[in-house]
Amino acid sequence: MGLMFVLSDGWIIDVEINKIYCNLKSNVISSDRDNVGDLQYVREYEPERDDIRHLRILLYGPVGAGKSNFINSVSNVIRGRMTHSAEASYTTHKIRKREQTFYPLIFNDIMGLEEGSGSGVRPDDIKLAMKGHVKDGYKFNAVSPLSSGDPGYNPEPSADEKVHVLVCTFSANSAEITESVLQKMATIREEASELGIPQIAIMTKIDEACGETEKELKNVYKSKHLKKKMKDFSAAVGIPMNYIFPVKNYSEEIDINDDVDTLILSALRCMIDFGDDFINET
Ligand SMILES: Nc1nc2c(ncn2[C@@H]2O[C@H](COP(=O)(O)OP(=O)(O)OP(=O)(O)O)[C@@H](O)[C@H]2O)c(=O)[nH]1
Ligand SMILES: [Mg+2]
Repeated sequence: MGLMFVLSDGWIIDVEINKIYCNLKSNVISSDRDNVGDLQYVREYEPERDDIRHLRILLYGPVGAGKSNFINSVSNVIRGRMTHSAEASYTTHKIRKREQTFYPLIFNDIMGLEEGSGSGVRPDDIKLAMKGHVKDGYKFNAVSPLSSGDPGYNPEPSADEKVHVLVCTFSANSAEITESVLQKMATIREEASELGIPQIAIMTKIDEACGETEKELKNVYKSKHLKKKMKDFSAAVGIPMNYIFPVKNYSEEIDINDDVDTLILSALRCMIDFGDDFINET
């Protein structure tokens, strides 16, 4: 058995029942979330399978949604201090533990999805990335897709070069996602479903999108505006509401902030739980 959490509204959760944890998210996130426990959970996570050294999380979404910034924010939360920025292209981000060691979590960052067929990352390339065929450092080309003969193509990906969790990233502070970008997202999601890869979403920039949340991040679940944003996104993209996590990235802060951490940790725990289930089921 694992740890038992007794929540303020009466739910009792055993951390080994990971999916229930995620499903009850809306009951869990409150001002009295246990950052220390969540942080310990994240820091101590280890995949059990011998052939998998790390859990691989792939972020995708419209250009400028906050993908790179989220990866950098996760690094800040786990390391407990500000760390320097992530960059675009297909970059593998590890989070340093000590001098020569890293946490067994890998984030893959990718260029954003854009309107039309000649700009932004191509959905077919994201499909290849999910299957582990894209080598680290590969620069995506909006005009021509990666193909099997290219130097950036990994012909035989190992179990931990494949993606274990797919995270759709969108901004709470942008206009509705256009039909063309939604179509690309649908193509990516279909492929992930076929591969059985678990999918969640993060809604970034909740500070910019709502005055109440800007003043006090804890108001996030009281905000009608943000709830509507999440509902609209859920309806348009087909990701259930309880798998959409509102976050504020570390964008201009100079110090770590508990409320920013709380939301990021909540999303991160779900990524770890879902990814771990996937690793153990395949
Ligand atoms: N206020 C605020 N700004 C954010 C947040 N997340 C991202 N930003 C800002 O939004 C801008 C774009 O963020 P990036 O992380 O570069 O977005 P991206 O999705 O990686 O963009 P591409 O790689 O170009 O597709 C940056 O200026 C960030 O500082 C957030 O939660 N709140
Ligand atoms: Mg980026």
